[in-house]
Amino acid sequence: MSEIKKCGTISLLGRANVGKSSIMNALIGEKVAIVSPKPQTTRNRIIGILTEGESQFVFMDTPGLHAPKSKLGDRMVKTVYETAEEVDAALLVVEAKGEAHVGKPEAMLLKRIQALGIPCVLAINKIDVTEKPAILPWIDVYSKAFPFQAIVPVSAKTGDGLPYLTEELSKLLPELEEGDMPMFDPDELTDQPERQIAAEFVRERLLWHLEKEIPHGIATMTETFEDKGDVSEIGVVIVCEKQSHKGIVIGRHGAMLKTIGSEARAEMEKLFGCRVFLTLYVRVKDDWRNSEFMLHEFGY
Ligand SMILES: Nc1nc2c(ncn2[C@@H]2O[C@H](COP(=O)(O)OP(=O)(O)O)[C@@H](O)[C@H]2O)c(=O)[nH]1
Ligand SMILES: [Mg+2]
Repeated sequence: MSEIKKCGTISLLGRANVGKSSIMNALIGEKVAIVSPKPQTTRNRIIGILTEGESQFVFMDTPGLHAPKSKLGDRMVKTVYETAEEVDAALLVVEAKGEAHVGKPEAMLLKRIQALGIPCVLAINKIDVTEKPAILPWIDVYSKAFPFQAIVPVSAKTGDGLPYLTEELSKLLPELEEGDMPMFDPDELTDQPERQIAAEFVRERLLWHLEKEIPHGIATMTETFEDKGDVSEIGVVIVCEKQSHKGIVIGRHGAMLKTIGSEARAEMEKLFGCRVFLTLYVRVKDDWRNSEFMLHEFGY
């Protein structure tokens, strides 16, 4: 085992959809946080662990900062702020879209980071879809707005800039004291139980396949998880807010549910390294997003 000398927590902060979860997955090399083109994909704090050379990075992915419209939304924003409070460093993620400026959510986060006195690196993501000269004014406005430790243009999609990002972040990890252990085993990728990952993978597929607002009203929960050696039997419940949504989730002759199931199963098999038998159930629970009891039940 290589000697780990530095270990620390880094929270990924930023508005919805800038690619926080994608960057974390790309850094650790496996998908542990779900990703989608819809805002508010990430609902709780998700840990991704990267152990490389002398360093162990414990990344904390957070929901994007947004103006909450439900109790679930309130809880997500609270998670963002709470996560910032307990970390050694912050990674603020932005996109260089339109005219260079520091947006309102970014300004709020930077104010918080400054008050907490934690060091912060800025990642300008999605440079695979940005013209190079367009990035410079963003670097300029941000470097004037906050004393970043580094500003790194990256692409979670192509991997561009990621090694440099890791290098900059590793400078911010606290040294371990003599005889202290790192926080996680070097083989670990996440602290999420497999049950939670299974439910999240199903929710991700729903986010990709369902239109507009429907996926935001959906929760998923693993009801059964039986590890039988080379195969796992997993049952996941999909909870929707309306009877009409249930029909859409199931689809014509069950076509939608079948697609969701087979795609989610493939992702599970890849991460868990075994065969998976996945069964999906669909239930309706009215307005669960505003029910304290149900939010607790779903782990939010
Ligand atoms: N072109 C491109 N798309 C990206 C990149 N990183 C993320 N995305 C896409 O942006 C969307 C939001 O990504 P996600 O990681 O869920 O963002 P989050 O809400 O900040 O966690 C998804 O459709 C991703 O595929 C990137 O580097 N390049
Ligand atoms: Mg996310």
